[in-house]
Amino acid sequence: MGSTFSFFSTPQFEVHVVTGNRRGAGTDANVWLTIYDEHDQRTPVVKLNHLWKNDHERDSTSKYPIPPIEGFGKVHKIEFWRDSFGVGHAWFVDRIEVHHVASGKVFYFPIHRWVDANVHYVVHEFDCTLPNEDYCKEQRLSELSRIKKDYQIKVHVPGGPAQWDIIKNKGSLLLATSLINLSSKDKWKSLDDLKTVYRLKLEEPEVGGVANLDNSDNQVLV
Ligand SMILES: [Ca+2]
Repeated sequence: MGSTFSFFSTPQFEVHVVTGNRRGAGTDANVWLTIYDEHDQRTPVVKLNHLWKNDHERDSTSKYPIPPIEGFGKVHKIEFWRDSFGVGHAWFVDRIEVHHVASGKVFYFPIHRWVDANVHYVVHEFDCTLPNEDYCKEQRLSELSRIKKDYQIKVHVPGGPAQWDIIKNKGSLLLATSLINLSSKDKWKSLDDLKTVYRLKLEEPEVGGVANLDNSDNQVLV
């Protein structure tokens, strides 16, 4: 027999959304989520947003109460999606946790991926199944197709190792290089000259970063 909750009672669940720690991981897009139990009964769809707070920023955890529903069973899966609101709306989600408030039990949903706009992601607890038992084969195939495009490789020499398809990407690389040449100075005379290289297509290296070069502790006498 399920528990009975009123709208004003303590929320049955609290969702913790952990945004990853990658360049551009945070988003201002609108995000929605619902939780399913093992009988496919689901909670109301909740917009994951706090008024007057910047949700879903890089390397941060945002927490939201989920309104309780009567007779809700064991947490089985979640469904979430986002729109394309905001400049630079890309979003890298590390994981989503569903906390059962009364017992303290936590259900983990690893995401570890960039979340596309207007795609509904259905993720089961631990997101780990055998291929022949995959609950969401179409979703998995769609993600694999997208990942293949990101990591296209090609065998250029018969019998040789597969390599990144430089021919396919040559045009965009040449364009990026030309833009960098136009925007940066011919000869670097100072650190500011060097920084002009990173103002267009070329991203600053993540480890250390150009900003660290300004640190007097890093200066080397020659
Ligand atoms: Ca935000």
